[in-house]
Amino acid sequence: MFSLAGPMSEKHVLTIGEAPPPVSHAELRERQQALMTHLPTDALLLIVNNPEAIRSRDVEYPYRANSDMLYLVGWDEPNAVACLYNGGECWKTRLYVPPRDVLAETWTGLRPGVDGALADWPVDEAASVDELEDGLKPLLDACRSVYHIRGLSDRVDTLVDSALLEQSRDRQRKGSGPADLCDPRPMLSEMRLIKSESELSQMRHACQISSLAHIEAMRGSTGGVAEYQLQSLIEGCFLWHGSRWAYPSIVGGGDNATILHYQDNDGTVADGDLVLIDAGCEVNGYAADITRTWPVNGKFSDAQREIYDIVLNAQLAAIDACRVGNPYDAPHTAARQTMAQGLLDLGVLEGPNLEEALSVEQLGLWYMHNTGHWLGLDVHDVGVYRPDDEPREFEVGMVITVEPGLYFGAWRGDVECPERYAGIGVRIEDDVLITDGEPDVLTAACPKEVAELEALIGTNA
Ligand SMILES: [Mn+2]
Repeated sequence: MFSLAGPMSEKHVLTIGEAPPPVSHAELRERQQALMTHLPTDALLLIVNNPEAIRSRDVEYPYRANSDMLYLVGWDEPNAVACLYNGGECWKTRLYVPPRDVLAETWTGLRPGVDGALADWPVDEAASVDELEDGLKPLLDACRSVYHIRGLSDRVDTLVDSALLEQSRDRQRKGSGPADLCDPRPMLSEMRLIKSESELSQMRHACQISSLAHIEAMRGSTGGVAEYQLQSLIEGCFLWHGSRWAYPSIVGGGDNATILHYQDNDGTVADGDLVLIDAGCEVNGYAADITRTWPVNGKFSDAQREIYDIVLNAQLAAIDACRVGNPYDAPHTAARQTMAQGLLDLGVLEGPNLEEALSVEQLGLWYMHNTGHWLGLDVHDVGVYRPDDEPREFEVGMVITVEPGLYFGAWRGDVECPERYAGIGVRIEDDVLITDGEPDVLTAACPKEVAELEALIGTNA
């Protein structure tokens, strides 16, 4: 338990509850079963875990498993391959894992090994990854199609390629290997698009921690603070609560706030400037994604407030469009209309009407990205936005971010930035669950009203 004390309203006393248990093995088994209803008979699905990545010489980046591996098996260590085989009458899963190895484990930590994988993971069979060639060959020979994403393991790619080649050389022999290499992503994306209650409990927890992290950064803000100092408050809060970032934190002060994926975070934020922070953590693989923008000295200038109010109104209108049956781009339409009208009223856009103001040549100069994306195991989660080229309609259980922004980069040479707003970048982002009632803002604990922000900023600086 962790709570904030300080001169704030009740609303800002944010308590982080117990971390939810990981998604149960029973649910992972249900996902495997559901997958089998999409997988043709005699098809083999291979999920290869992400390779480790070298940072420098013998130092690797912290490991993050492949989201499909997490989704189907919950295995989060490298050098693993999951095989799901649909035999028609029955189906089975097999997991290849690194075997126990005392010398290697002395250096890098204990491994579950084959026995551990079989006992403690939701699979029918487990085997050593050293036996991949011998073990996979019979499965490949028995299947008619193989669902596999290439490029993660040369070993697996080679096995699949030779099985496909063998089959194409000998078309007369029936059932002697896969005739087709298929892409598993479409069916996995469809499944992952709708979140279960236990997935939502992971996401709610990630959203609570991320909200608190932003509050800590607001409280630690003051003129002259370094971007990396605010980053340390954000990421320290993630770690303190047992999570880690879901994507590299963006902390941009002043003109840096107008760089959409700014990650240098090495500037200082001058007294009088806004800071934009886009940062979220992940819990058991599930991401939160929050952006807030505030004046580091605790008081919006008139010009900053004019832009902030437009973006906030656009965001509220966009959230209100997150309803069952609406097309996924309804929030984008609502946000764009609100911002175009707001900028027309300020005289930033010349119009002369709303339709003209919405064009790439007008609003598009200052708002150049979409208003949201699916959120889940990946921060830009899987899910086709326009199946059959028609916009997908919202359904209960989808989670989407809502993140309009306006960016008046003083650095831009291609266009004349309105002088009053030069160096102002504002984005406000929340994570929204589609329900059969009102939109459920999972990040509602993170303040965004002007009065709330001004009351919080600098209270711990
Ligand atoms: Mn986002």
